[in-house]
Amino acid sequence: MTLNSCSTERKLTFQKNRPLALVPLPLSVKYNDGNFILTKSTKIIALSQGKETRDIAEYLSQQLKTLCGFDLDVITSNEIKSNAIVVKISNKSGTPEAYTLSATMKNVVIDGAGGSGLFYGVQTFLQMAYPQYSDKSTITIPCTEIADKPEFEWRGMHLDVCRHFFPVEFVKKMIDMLAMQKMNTFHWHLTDDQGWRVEIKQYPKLTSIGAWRDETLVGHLDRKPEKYDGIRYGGFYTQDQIREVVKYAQSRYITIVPEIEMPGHAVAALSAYPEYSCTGGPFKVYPKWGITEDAYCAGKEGTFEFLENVLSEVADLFPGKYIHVGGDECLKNRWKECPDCQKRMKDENLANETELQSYFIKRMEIFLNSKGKKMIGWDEILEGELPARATVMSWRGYQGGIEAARSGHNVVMTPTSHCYFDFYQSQDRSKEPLSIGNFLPLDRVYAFNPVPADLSDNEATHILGAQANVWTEYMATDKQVEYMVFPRICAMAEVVWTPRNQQKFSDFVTRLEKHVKRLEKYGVNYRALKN
Ligand code: TNX
Repeated sequence: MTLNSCSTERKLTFQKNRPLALVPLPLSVKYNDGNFILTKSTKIIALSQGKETRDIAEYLSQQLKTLCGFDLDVITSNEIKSNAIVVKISNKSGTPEAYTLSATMKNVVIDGAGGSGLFYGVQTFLQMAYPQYSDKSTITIPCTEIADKPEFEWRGMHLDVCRHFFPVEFVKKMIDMLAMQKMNTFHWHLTDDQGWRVEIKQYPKLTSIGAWRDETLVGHLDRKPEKYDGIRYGGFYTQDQIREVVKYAQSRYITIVPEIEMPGHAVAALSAYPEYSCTGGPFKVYPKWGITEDAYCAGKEGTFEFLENVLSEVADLFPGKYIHVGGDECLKNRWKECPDCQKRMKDENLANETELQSYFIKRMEIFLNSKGKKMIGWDEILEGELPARATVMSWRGYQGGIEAARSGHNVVMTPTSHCYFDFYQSQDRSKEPLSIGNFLPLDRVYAFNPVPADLSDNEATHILGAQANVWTEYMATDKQVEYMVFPRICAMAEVVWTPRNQQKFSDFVTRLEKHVKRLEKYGVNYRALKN
């Protein structure tokens, strides 16, 4: 028997296990007879095309080692050989994220339309390799022809590192897990009332003061009387650490979208620089959850100068095209009583404070565009008038997204009804960790359609995709974030990757039962697949 022939026994094992437990489900999988038998002598061949192909080949080798304990040699060659996994970028499918994977008894060829496509082909291959067909000396890869590409271009997850702070290692782990499921966007919520988490060289107090709160609320915000723990809490990322994470994400084809909140959710910044508020403070980094009254002053020029300087450093740190400016939940009470804000409204002919918010956001958009960046913000940036080119993240339901798409703006869908992973996963709360409230079970995430039914086909082209939001008021530890994220993110990954007419919840759950073994291998604390 030659190495690559298929024994009857192996074939039977494979037949029994059909279909492959791939998450997200690829566009098309055709099963052929036989298997490719991967052994310790199988080579990974990077077709001689330069660094990108080689890097992905190295990544494949590394991951196979982690998952299956196989340490395969990577070679660069012009030739496609047998007993090899060949990676190359030559597919002409249009979107760079497309790939084909052809597994025959001779070899496996993964061909990306771009680096990202090749990377996703590698992810599919890794899922074919683990867990179902492994033993100690061989890995049985069923003969298949796969052609795959994503349904949506924005496939994301957001993580709030302000309410609770999460270290670089954990952020990298989340990036790996997103990449495994062919997600491509990580929205990093870096500033909020409860902490400022990114070093800004020009304003050191943002982190020496703004990254630390004196104490934290204990229990749920609704519980009265309020109780605090009396423990100083905080942390931040240095610019070097940010660069390190950006590079890590790039190598996994994940774009990071940094969020710097304005004009509300700014109390941590104002505790460090109260001169950019309406009242002058003093302020304390907020120790509890909810919405605060104080915001950046929209009247003082100094506020804009400060934010532009901050955004300049942020623009330099993050190579992606989007910068998120928040824009949500800004109470206008202070602006109503602030002589500077009122003067600004008069000078700029603004009818009310809502228009002042719009003035604020539009001004920031002009600045971001001048830095070569695109603005994205929560759907409150629709209030007053939408900045000319901004992308809207629709969170208070579908309506903001519908309105934005109709006016020709791009949209990322993230309605609370399907995308808020801080909601409970069971109706029986007694067995769940304390959460913010509400209910978002796995099947509801899976049922999510990012394209609202009432959009025309043309309007629907503005829906870039969707993301899950992970607000961490009630998630103090890595383990708890993982519990809230997994497996719901697996459902979200399929929502944004797989065409809707191929999605079937019962089939997804069958695949998920095997898929969670991969999560286990990476030490992810996922919620068990029960009700
Ligand atoms: C609303 S979603 C917020 C966050 C909270 C979240 C809790 C959004 C733009 N703002 O500040 O953490 O609800 O679910």
